Amino acid sequence: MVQSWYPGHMLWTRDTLRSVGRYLTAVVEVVDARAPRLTRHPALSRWVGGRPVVLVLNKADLADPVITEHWLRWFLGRGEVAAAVALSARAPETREKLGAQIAAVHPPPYRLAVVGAPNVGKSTLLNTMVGRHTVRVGARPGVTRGPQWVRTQPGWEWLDLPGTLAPSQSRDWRLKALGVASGTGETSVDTALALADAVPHLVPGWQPGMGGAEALWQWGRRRGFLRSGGALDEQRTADAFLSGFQQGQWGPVSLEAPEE
Ligand SMILES: Nc1nc2c(ncn2[C@@H]2O[C@H](COP(=O)(O)OP(=O)(O)OP(=O)(O)O)[C@@H](O)[C@H]2O)c(=O)[nH]1
Ligand SMILES: [Mg+2]
Repeated sequence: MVQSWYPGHMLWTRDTLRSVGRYLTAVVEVVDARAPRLTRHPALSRWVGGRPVVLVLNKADLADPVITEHWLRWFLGRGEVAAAVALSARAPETREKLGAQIAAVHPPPYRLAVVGAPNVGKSTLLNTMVGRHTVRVGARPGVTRGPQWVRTQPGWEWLDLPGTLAPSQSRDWRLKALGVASGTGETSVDTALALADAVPHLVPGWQPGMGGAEALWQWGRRRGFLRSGGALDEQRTADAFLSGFQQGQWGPVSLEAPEE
Protein backbone atom coordinates (compact mmCIF):
# COMPACT_ATOMS: atom_id res chain seq x y z
CA MET A 1 0.00 0.00 0.00
CA VAL A 2 1.38 3.41 -0.91
CA GLN A 3 1.43 5.81 2.03
CA SER A 4 1.02 9.08 0.23
CA TRP A 5 1.58 11.17 3.37
CA TYR A 6 4.91 9.47 3.95
CA PRO A 7 7.35 12.40 4.31
CA GLY A 8 9.81 11.10 1.68
CA HIS A 9 7.03 10.90 -0.87
CA MET A 10 5.90 14.42 -0.08
CA LEU A 11 9.39 15.89 -0.33
CA TRP A 12 9.84 14.16 -3.65
CA THR A 13 6.61 15.72 -5.04
CA ARG A 14 7.68 19.07 -3.64
CA ASP A 15 11.07 18.86 -5.32
CA THR A 16 9.53 17.79 -8.64
CA LEU A 17 7.12 20.71 -8.52
CA ARG A 18 9.83 23.15 -7.58
CA SER A 19 12.03 22.00 -10.42
CA VAL A 20 9.30 22.21 -13.09
CA GLY A 21 7.57 25.24 -11.52
CA ARG A 22 9.24 27.78 -13.77
CA TYR A 23 8.34 25.78 -16.87
CA LEU A 24 4.65 25.59 -15.96
CA THR A 25 2.15 28.19 -17.09
CA ALA A 26 -0.52 27.19 -14.59
CA VAL A 27 -1.41 24.54 -12.05
CA VAL A 28 -4.62 22.54 -12.07
CA GLU A 29 -5.24 21.72 -8.42
CA VAL A 30 -7.82 18.99 -7.92
CA VAL A 31 -9.80 18.53 -4.70
CA ASP A 32 -12.80 16.37 -3.81
CA ALA A 33 -15.96 18.49 -4.05
CA ARG A 34 -17.41 16.61 -1.03
CA ALA A 35 -14.66 18.03 1.22
CA PRO A 36 -12.72 20.62 -0.79
CA ARG A 37 -10.88 22.31 2.08
CA LEU A 38 -9.94 19.07 3.80
CA THR A 39 -8.64 17.44 0.63
CA ARG A 40 -6.56 20.50 -0.31
CA HIS A 41 -2.89 20.16 0.46
CA PRO A 42 -1.84 23.10 2.64
CA ALA A 43 1.44 23.78 0.80
CA LEU A 44 1.03 22.39 -2.70
CA SER A 45 0.22 25.63 -4.48
CA ARG A 46 3.20 27.33 -2.78
CA TRP A 47 5.56 24.71 -4.19
CA VAL A 48 4.84 25.82 -7.74
CA GLY A 49 6.22 29.28 -7.28
CA GLY A 50 3.25 31.56 -7.65
CA ARG A 51 1.89 30.02 -10.86
CA PRO A 52 -1.83 30.72 -11.33
CA VAL A 53 -3.93 27.97 -9.77
CA VAL A 54 -7.10 26.68 -11.42
CA LEU A 55 -8.94 24.87 -8.63
CA VAL A 56 -11.10 21.94 -9.70
CA LEU A 57 -13.78 20.72 -7.27
CA ASN A 58 -13.97 17.26 -8.82
CA LYS A 59 -16.53 14.49 -8.27
CA ALA A 60 -19.16 17.24 -8.14
CA ASP A 61 -21.67 14.55 -9.20
CA LEU A 62 -21.20 13.01 -5.72
CA ALA A 63 -21.50 16.27 -3.73
CA ASP A 64 -24.46 18.38 -2.61
CA PRO A 65 -24.77 20.92 -5.49
CA VAL A 66 -25.88 23.78 -3.23
CA ILE A 67 -22.88 23.36 -0.90
CA THR A 68 -20.59 23.08 -3.94
CA GLU A 69 -21.84 26.46 -5.14
CA HIS A 70 -21.04 27.94 -1.71
CA TRP A 71 -17.56 26.46 -1.92
CA LEU A 72 -16.90 28.00 -5.33
CA ARG A 73 -17.83 31.43 -4.01
CA TRP A 74 -15.77 30.87 -0.86
CA PHE A 75 -12.59 29.94 -2.76
CA LEU A 76 -12.98 32.75 -5.30
CA GLY A 77 -13.70 35.26 -2.55
CA ARG A 78 -10.42 34.48 -0.80
CA GLY A 79 -8.40 35.37 -3.88
CA GLU A 80 -5.95 32.48 -3.49
CA VAL A 81 -6.87 30.87 -6.79
CA ALA A 82 -7.13 32.34 -10.27
CA ALA A 83 -10.21 30.28 -11.10
CA ALA A 84 -12.43 27.66 -9.46
CA VAL A 85 -14.75 25.25 -11.20
CA ALA A 86 -16.90 22.28 -10.12
CA LEU A 87 -16.61 19.28 -12.44
CA SER A 88 -17.10 15.58 -12.91
CA ALA A 89 -13.89 14.42 -14.50
CA ARG A 90 -15.56 11.92 -16.83
CA ALA A 91 -18.46 14.13 -17.98
CA PRO A 92 -18.36 15.02 -21.70
CA GLU A 93 -18.63 18.79 -21.08
CA THR A 94 -15.62 18.81 -18.74
CA ARG A 95 -13.03 19.25 -21.47
CA GLU A 96 -14.58 22.45 -22.76
CA LYS A 97 -15.46 23.79 -19.31
CA LEU A 98 -11.99 23.38 -17.82
CA GLY A 99 -10.28 24.37 -21.09
CA ALA A 100 -12.11 27.70 -20.98
CA GLN A 101 -11.06 28.31 -17.35
CA ILE A 102 -7.42 27.56 -18.15
CA ALA A 103 -7.46 29.77 -21.24
CA ALA A 104 -8.89 32.62 -19.15
CA VAL A 105 -5.99 32.67 -16.67
CA HIS A 106 -3.03 32.41 -19.04
CA PRO A 107 -2.31 32.78 -22.78
CA PRO A 108 -1.03 29.72 -24.69
CA PRO A 109 1.09 27.58 -24.75
CA TYR A 110 -0.36 25.62 -21.83
CA ARG A 111 2.05 23.71 -19.64
CA LEU A 112 0.05 22.39 -16.75
CA ALA A 113 0.70 20.23 -13.70
CA VAL A 114 -2.27 18.37 -12.24
CA VAL A 115 -1.77 18.28 -8.48
CA GLY A 116 -3.78 17.20 -5.45
CA ALA A 117 -4.46 14.48 -2.90
CA PRO A 118 -4.59 10.77 -3.82
CA ASN A 119 -7.75 9.41 -5.47
CA VAL A 120 -9.42 12.77 -6.14
CA GLY A 121 -9.50 12.08 -9.90
CA LYS A 122 -6.38 13.82 -11.25
CA SER A 123 -5.55 11.12 -13.81
CA THR A 124 -9.19 10.71 -14.87
CA LEU A 125 -9.37 14.46 -15.45
CA LEU A 126 -6.15 14.44 -17.44
CA ASN A 127 -7.42 11.61 -19.66
CA THR A 128 -10.61 13.59 -20.35
CA MET A 129 -8.63 16.73 -21.14
CA VAL A 130 -6.32 15.00 -23.60
CA GLY A 131 -9.25 13.09 -25.12
CA ARG A 132 -8.00 9.56 -24.64
CA HIS A 133 -6.98 7.05 -22.01
CA THR A 134 -3.31 7.92 -21.53
CA VAL A 135 -2.65 7.60 -17.81
CA ARG A 136 -3.71 4.90 -15.39
CA VAL A 137 -6.65 5.50 -13.05
CA GLY A 138 -8.10 3.41 -10.22
CA ALA A 139 -10.55 3.49 -7.33
CA ARG A 140 -7.89 3.61 -4.61
CA PRO A 141 -5.20 6.05 -3.54
CA GLY A 142 -1.68 5.73 -4.94
CA VAL A 143 -2.42 4.66 -8.54
CA THR A 144 -0.07 7.20 -10.13
CA ARG A 145 3.44 6.34 -8.95
CA GLY A 146 5.66 8.88 -10.70
CA PRO A 147 5.44 12.10 -12.74
CA GLN A 148 4.34 11.61 -16.34
CA TRP A 149 4.22 14.27 -19.08
CA VAL A 150 1.47 13.95 -21.65
CA ARG A 151 1.70 15.99 -24.84
CA THR A 152 -1.18 15.79 -27.29
CA GLN A 153 -2.54 18.77 -29.20
CA PRO A 154 0.10 21.34 -30.08
CA GLY A 155 0.37 23.95 -27.35
CA TRP A 156 -0.93 21.71 -24.54
CA GLU A 157 1.30 19.74 -22.16
CA TRP A 158 0.11 18.03 -19.01
CA LEU A 159 2.05 16.65 -16.07
CA ASP A 160 0.33 13.88 -14.11
CA LEU A 161 1.63 13.50 -10.56
CA PRO A 162 1.08 11.09 -7.67
CA GLY A 163 -1.35 12.29 -5.03
CA THR A 164 0.11 14.10 -2.03
CA LEU A 165 -1.16 14.53 1.50
CA ALA A 166 0.28 16.43 4.43
CA PRO A 167 0.77 14.33 7.60
CA SER A 168 -1.96 16.30 9.39
CA GLN A 169 -4.48 15.35 6.67
CA SER A 170 -4.11 11.61 7.05
CA ARG A 171 -5.72 11.73 10.49
CA ASP A 172 -9.19 12.95 9.49
CA TRP A 173 -11.81 10.18 9.21
CA ARG A 174 -13.46 12.05 6.33
CA LEU A 175 -10.36 11.57 4.18
CA LYS A 176 -10.53 7.86 4.87
CA ALA A 177 -14.24 7.75 4.08
CA LEU A 178 -13.53 9.48 0.76
CA GLY A 179 -10.76 7.00 -0.08
CA VAL A 180 -8.15 9.78 -0.10
CA ALA A 181 -6.13 8.49 2.86
CA SER A 182 -5.66 4.84 3.63
CA GLY A 183 -3.79 2.56 5.91
CA THR A 184 -3.31 4.35 9.22
CA GLY A 185 -4.58 3.51 12.70
CA GLU A 186 -8.34 3.87 12.36
CA THR A 187 -10.11 0.77 11.04
CA SER A 188 -12.74 0.80 8.32
CA VAL A 189 -15.32 -0.03 11.01
CA ASP A 190 -14.37 3.20 12.86
CA THR A 191 -14.53 5.17 9.62
CA ALA A 192 -17.89 3.69 8.56
CA LEU A 193 -19.34 4.45 12.01
CA ALA A 194 -18.06 8.02 11.91
CA LEU A 195 -19.62 8.48 8.46
CA ALA A 196 -22.93 6.90 9.50
CA ASP A 197 -23.03 9.10 12.61
CA ALA A 198 -22.28 12.28 10.64
CA VAL A 199 -24.80 11.64 7.85
CA PRO A 200 -27.21 8.94 9.10
CA HIS A 201 -29.77 9.64 6.33
CA LEU A 202 -27.19 8.28 3.89
CA VAL A 203 -27.47 4.75 5.27
CA PRO A 204 -29.95 2.79 3.14
CA GLY A 205 -33.09 2.11 5.18
CA TRP A 206 -32.42 4.87 7.73
CA GLN A 207 -35.60 6.25 9.36
CA PRO A 208 -36.02 9.47 11.36
CA GLY A 209 -35.08 8.90 14.99
CA MET A 210 -32.57 6.17 14.20
CA GLY A 211 -28.89 6.60 15.01
CA GLY A 212 -26.31 6.14 12.26
CA ALA A 213 -24.74 3.05 13.84
CA GLU A 214 -28.11 1.38 14.37
CA ALA A 215 -29.07 2.00 10.74
CA LEU A 216 -25.68 0.72 9.53
CA TRP A 217 -25.85 -2.56 11.43
CA GLN A 218 -29.46 -3.12 10.39
CA TRP A 219 -28.46 -2.59 6.78
CA GLY A 220 -25.57 -5.07 7.17
CA ARG A 221 -27.98 -7.69 8.51
CA ARG A 222 -30.43 -7.09 5.68
CA ARG A 223 -27.59 -7.50 3.19
CA GLY A 224 -26.73 -10.84 4.83
CA PHE A 225 -23.26 -9.83 6.04
CA LEU A 226 -23.18 -12.50 8.75
CA ARG A 227 -20.51 -14.73 10.23
CA SER A 228 -21.02 -18.43 10.72
CA GLY A 229 -23.31 -18.63 13.75
CA GLY A 230 -25.35 -15.65 12.56
CA ALA A 231 -23.50 -12.72 14.21
CA LEU A 232 -23.17 -9.59 12.11
CA ASP A 233 -19.92 -9.26 10.17
CA GLU A 234 -19.14 -5.64 11.06
CA GLN A 235 -16.04 -5.55 8.90
CA ARG A 236 -17.87 -6.59 5.72
CA THR A 237 -20.72 -4.21 6.52
CA ALA A 238 -18.32 -1.30 7.01
CA ASP A 239 -16.32 -2.08 3.86
CA ALA A 240 -19.47 -2.39 1.72
CA PHE A 241 -20.91 0.85 3.12
CA LEU A 242 -17.67 2.76 2.50
CA SER A 243 -17.21 1.33 -0.95
CA GLY A 244 -20.79 2.30 -1.90
CA PHE A 245 -20.20 5.77 -0.48
CA GLN A 246 -17.03 6.26 -2.52
CA GLN A 247 -18.94 5.36 -5.66
CA GLY A 248 -21.82 7.68 -4.82
CA GLN A 249 -24.35 4.85 -4.40
CA TRP A 250 -26.04 6.44 -1.39
CA GLY A 251 -26.73 9.72 -3.15
CA PRO A 252 -24.91 13.04 -3.31
CA VAL A 253 -23.61 14.43 -0.02
CA SER A 254 -21.00 16.92 1.17
CA LEU A 255 -18.90 16.21 4.25
CA GLU A 256 -17.77 19.79 4.80
CA ALA A 257 -19.31 23.24 4.35
CA PRO A 258 -17.42 26.55 4.05
CA GLU A 259 -18.91 28.07 7.19
CA GLU A 260 -17.71 25.25 9.51
N1 LIG B 1 -18.11 9.72 -9.57
C1 LIG B 1 -16.93 10.19 -9.99
N2 LIG B 1 -15.85 9.39 -9.93
C2 LIG B 1 -14.67 9.91 -10.36
C3 LIG B 1 -14.56 11.24 -10.86
N3 LIG B 1 -13.27 11.46 -11.19
C4 LIG B 1 -12.60 10.32 -10.89
N4 LIG B 1 -13.43 9.38 -10.41
C5 LIG B 1 -13.06 8.03 -9.93
O1 LIG B 1 -12.18 8.19 -8.82
C6 LIG B 1 -11.18 7.17 -8.79
C7 LIG B 1 -9.79 7.78 -8.71
O2 LIG B 1 -9.48 8.40 -9.95
P1 LIG B 1 -7.97 8.67 -10.42
O3 LIG B 1 -8.08 9.52 -11.64
O4 LIG B 1 -7.17 7.42 -10.51
O5 LIG B 1 -7.44 9.54 -9.19
P2 LIG B 1 -5.99 10.19 -8.97
O6 LIG B 1 -6.23 11.50 -8.30
O7 LIG B 1 -5.22 10.20 -10.23
O8 LIG B 1 -5.38 9.17 -7.90
P3 LIG B 1 -3.82 8.84 -7.55
O9 LIG B 1 -3.10 8.65 -8.83
O10 LIG B 1 -3.96 7.60 -6.77
O11 LIG B 1 -3.34 9.99 -6.75
C8 LIG B 1 -11.44 6.33 -10.04
O12 LIG B 1 -12.23 5.21 -9.66
C9 LIG B 1 -12.22 7.25 -10.94
O13 LIG B 1 -13.05 6.56 -11.86
C10 LIG B 1 -15.75 12.07 -10.91
O14 LIG B 1 -15.75 13.24 -11.29
N5 LIG B 1 -16.89 11.48 -10.45
MG1 LIG C 1 -3.44 9.35 -10.68
